[in-house]
Amino acid sequence: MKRFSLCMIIMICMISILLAACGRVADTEESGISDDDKYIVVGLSQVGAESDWRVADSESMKQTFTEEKGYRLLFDDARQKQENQIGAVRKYIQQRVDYIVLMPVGEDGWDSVLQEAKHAGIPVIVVDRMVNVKDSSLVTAHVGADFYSEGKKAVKWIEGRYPSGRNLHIVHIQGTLGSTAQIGRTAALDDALSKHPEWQLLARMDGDFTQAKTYEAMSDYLENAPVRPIIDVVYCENDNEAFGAIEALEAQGYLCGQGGVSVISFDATHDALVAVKNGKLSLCVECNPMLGPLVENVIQEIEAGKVPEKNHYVEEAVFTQYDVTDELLESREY
Ligand code: GYE
Repeated sequence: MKRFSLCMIIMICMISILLAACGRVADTEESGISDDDKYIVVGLSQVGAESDWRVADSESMKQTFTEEKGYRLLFDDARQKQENQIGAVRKYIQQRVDYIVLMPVGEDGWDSVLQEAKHAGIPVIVVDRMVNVKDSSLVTAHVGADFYSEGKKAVKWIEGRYPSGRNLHIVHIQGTLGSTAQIGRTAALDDALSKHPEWQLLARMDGDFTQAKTYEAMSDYLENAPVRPIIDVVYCENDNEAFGAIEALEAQGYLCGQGGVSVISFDATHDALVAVKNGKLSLCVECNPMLGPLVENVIQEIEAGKVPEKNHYVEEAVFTQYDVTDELLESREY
């Protein structure tokens, strides 16, 4: 009898261990993460794939956070919708990732979800654009560009190209409204407009950082203007908007480049630099999308027990036709 009950106890124990193990496997499969995971798990929420810059940026993250280097990257494309980003961040919190990398579409509306991440003890690294939160401790570090100073570089070029006193007719295509890149680049132009009364803003439109939307908005403006507008400068807040603007201008018989409209853009991705070389795009202000290694540095610092610097900015150049050579084009990573 004694022997029988001992056998029973052993069997019950074995069955319980087996069931617990099955449960664990189910948990792991659901989340993709197990507690004893040997990887550093990075949950990344990307804005979308709206521009060449964004595609290069996603590629940089995927090339950086590889399993060979000890990372597991969970990647979510939010298709330019903040609610998708909030959903992805919440999922990463449930999955207990080690780090959240957030590339926010706009600056506002992040307080609650980032508070949840903080409560869960997950560091949040904000990349590219910034978030506007009441409690700055919700952001462990920010890696990105100084968009206002990018805008200042474009303004400086306009000032040099069109000496003061000359009336200047400007069309402004904005990026996704409420994003840090739009806010900074627009602010630099606004400051210049108030400093130069001779600069006239003919039109301001939302291109949402895409070629298609800009083409539509620009075509609409040109087709519906009561008289054919004289345009000196089109200030586009990224390369893809510049492609759309050039397409629309040319379709309406405008010349872009030397002796025609000066189209300006930000990013300096490969195809835009080709357009600069061909003279259609007059100025490209660089915005570096290769941010993966910088984000990795921040993570490695935290892993080493250090407190990373709060803001990490990248160095950026400007390109006109004189600067773009074949060698430069070949050497560019994006
Ligand atoms: O300029 C644009 C992209 O936030 C810096 O977003 C980024 C901007 C970039 O879609 O091409």
